[in-house]
Amino acid sequence: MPSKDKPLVIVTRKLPDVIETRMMELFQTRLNVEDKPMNSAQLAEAVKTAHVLVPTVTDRIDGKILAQAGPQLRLIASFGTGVDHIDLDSARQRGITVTNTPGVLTEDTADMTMALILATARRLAEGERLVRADKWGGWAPTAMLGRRIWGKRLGIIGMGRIGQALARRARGFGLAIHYHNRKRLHPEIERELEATYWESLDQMLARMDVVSVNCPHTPATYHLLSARRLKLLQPSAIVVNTARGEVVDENALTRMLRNRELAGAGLDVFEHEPAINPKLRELDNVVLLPHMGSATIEGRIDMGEKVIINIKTFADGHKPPDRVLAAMF
Ligand code: 8YV
Repeated sequence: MPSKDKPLVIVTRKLPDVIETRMMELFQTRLNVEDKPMNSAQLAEAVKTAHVLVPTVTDRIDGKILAQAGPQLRLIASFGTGVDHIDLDSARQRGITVTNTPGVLTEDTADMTMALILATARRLAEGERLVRADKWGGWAPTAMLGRRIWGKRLGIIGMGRIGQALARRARGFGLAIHYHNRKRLHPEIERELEATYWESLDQMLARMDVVSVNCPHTPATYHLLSARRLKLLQPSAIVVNTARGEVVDENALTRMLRNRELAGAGLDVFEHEPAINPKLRELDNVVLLPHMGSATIEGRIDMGEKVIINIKTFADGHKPPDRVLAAMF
């Protein structure tokens, strides 16, 4: 990218005003003020002209799109942490650098995960719907009974930043921390979190009261919670997912929830967003959220700042701090 010229940056979705304004100051920036998601023809057009593309999770930057990229496209500075919407191998083959925005949405996502655990176990959404529908007949000793979480076991799948931030919160709620991860944590962190490591996911699942999905979606984690593995869970268990829908077999999960083979689920992400298995909507033992785990004003601004820093350092001829290597995922 010629350092004296401002790079042409194409942003695929509306970002916070302060971020867009700063981008306009620093770069030759094309915004999407109407926030209409781009279709594949528009994405193809963007990669033909932009030096830098700033996509989000809603843009599928696959091999077909990248095959149409012009040689001027040098950087994909994604607005988000997950990079499963980008074909990293194709990008690498074409010499396109990919960056993301890790770290700044950890605490917000962990908060939302904890909220979903509580909401699912204590039937928060169901209670709220009851009051709103004017169907509440008054207090009763056996009404709206949920499950206590204090003293129960939480199994965290994926003990990266968000998994660990969840573990810190969950300990305050009296949950015993268990985890499965590709790599075992450093013994000091394990001690601090009083976390029990399970090399075998199958063995862990069978013993947990709450299971939280906090790993990225990669070819290796696609349907990690498969129909077979979901069957290993106790019928009293609940499953929470704030990571990626693809990690859980949504149809198998829905079937089990319908048959009461599982007590409940709290889902912020879905396999085919924004579509969800319609049968999920009919169930009262699920809490359904519209992928809002990291949706705070502060978080979105921090993410935008990271995108700007990644573009600026790259344009200035340095290695951007949040480079994503295909091997990381
Ligand atoms: C973001 C997320 O809001 O960063 C991620 O990986 O899943 C979300 O919380 C989204 O990706 C923005 O692109």
